[in-house]
Amino acid sequence: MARRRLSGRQMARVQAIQARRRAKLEARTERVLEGAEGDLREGRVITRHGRNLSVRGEDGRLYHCLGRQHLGDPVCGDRVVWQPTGTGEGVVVALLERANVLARPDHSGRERPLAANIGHLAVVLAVAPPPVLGLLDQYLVAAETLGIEALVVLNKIDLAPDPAAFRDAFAPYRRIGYPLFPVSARAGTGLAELRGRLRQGPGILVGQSGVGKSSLIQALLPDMEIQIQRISAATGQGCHTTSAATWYDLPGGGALIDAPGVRSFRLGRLGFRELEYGFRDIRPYAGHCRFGDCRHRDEPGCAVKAAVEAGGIDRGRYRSFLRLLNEAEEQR
Ligand SMILES: Nc1nc2c(ncn2[C@@H]2O[C@H](COP(=O)(O)OP(=O)(O)OP(=O)(O)O)[C@@H](O)[C@H]2O)c(=O)[nH]1
Ligand SMILES: [Mg+2]
Ligand SMILES: [Zn+2]
Repeated sequence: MARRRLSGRQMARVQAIQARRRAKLEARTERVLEGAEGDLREGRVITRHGRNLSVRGEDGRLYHCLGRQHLGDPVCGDRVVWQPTGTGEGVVVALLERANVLARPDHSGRERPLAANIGHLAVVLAVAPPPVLGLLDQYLVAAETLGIEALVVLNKIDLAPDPAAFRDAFAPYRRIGYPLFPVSARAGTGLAELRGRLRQGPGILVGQSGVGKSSLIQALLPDMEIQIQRISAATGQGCHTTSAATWYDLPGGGALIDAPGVRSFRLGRLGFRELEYGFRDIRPYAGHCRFGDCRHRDEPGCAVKAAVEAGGIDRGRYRSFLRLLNEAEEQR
C-alpha cells in the first residue's frame, strides 16, 4: 500500500482539521447524551485510532464514533451499541459481550486487546523476512487457548529458490493439523485455496511486519482500496496505515482482519499450564509423566520427553516449547 509522506506543515494542517472535527463531535455527543433515551443501534467496530472508532451500522454504512467515557476498551471486531449524533457520526454507549479477544503486549509489556470475536487465525510467514518459528509457535498457542482454528500461510513463494523445500520445512505443522497455504500475493498463486478456507468466519491475519498481510488482503479483496477510503472517511484519519487492526468484508460473506505486524512478540502472562495446553502435539502426553509437576525437561519418567525420543513429537516444536517455557519463567 502506498503511504504518502506528508510535510511538517501538511501534517500540522491535517492535525488541526482533525482536532476541530473532534471538538465539534464531542460537543454534539454531549448534547445527545444529555437528551432523551435516543435512538440506540447495534454495530460493529471496524477499526479504532485512539478515541476514534469506525462503526458499521446495521444499514451497512460506516459511522465515525467516539466512545462514551468508562466504555472499556473497544477493539476491531467488537459488537457495540451506539447512538447517532449527526450525519455519519455517533457515540458508542456500550460494549456487547465478546466471544473471544486476542491480546498482545504493547511496548511496555502491558497486555492490550487487539481484536475481538475472531473465528480463526492465519499466521503469515514469508520467504523474506525470514520466518521466526518462535513467533509462529506463540501465535499457535494463542489460537489454542482461544479455542479457534489456526492455519499457516507461507507468502512470497515467488521469491523462494526452491518453493517445495520452503514448504516442506513446515511439514511438522501440517502433521499436527495446521494446514499450510503456500501463496504469493504478488503472483496470485494459491489464493483460491486460501480464499476458500478464509470464508469460514472472521479470520485474522497476524505475523511479523513485512510478511505481506496487507498485500494478501488486497489480493483477496478486489475492493480493499474502496473499503479503506470509506474507513478513512469514517474515522476522520487522513491516511491509512496498518497501525490498527482493521476489519474487511469479504464478498459473499465472511471477513478478514488485517493486524499490524509485530517486530517482536513476547508472551504476556502465559502460565505453564497454558503453554502445555497450547502445544497441541504435547498436550496428549502432558498428563502421563511420573511426576504431576513435571516440567518436561529432564525429569525421570517424562512422557513428553519419551514421545520426543520416539518421534511422536517434532524436535523443533519441543525445543520451541522449552524456549517459551524458559522465557515464561524468567518473566515471573
Ligand atoms: N515478492 C513478493 N513480495 C511481496 C508479496 N507480498 C507482499 N510483498 C511485498 O512485501 C512488502 C510488505 O508487504 P505488506 O503487505 O505491507 O506487509 P505487512 O505484513 O502488511 O506489514 P505490516 O503492516 O508492517 O505488518 C511490500 O513491499 C509488498 O509489496 C509476495 O507475494 N511476493
Ligand atoms: Mg500491513
Ligand atoms: Zn514431563
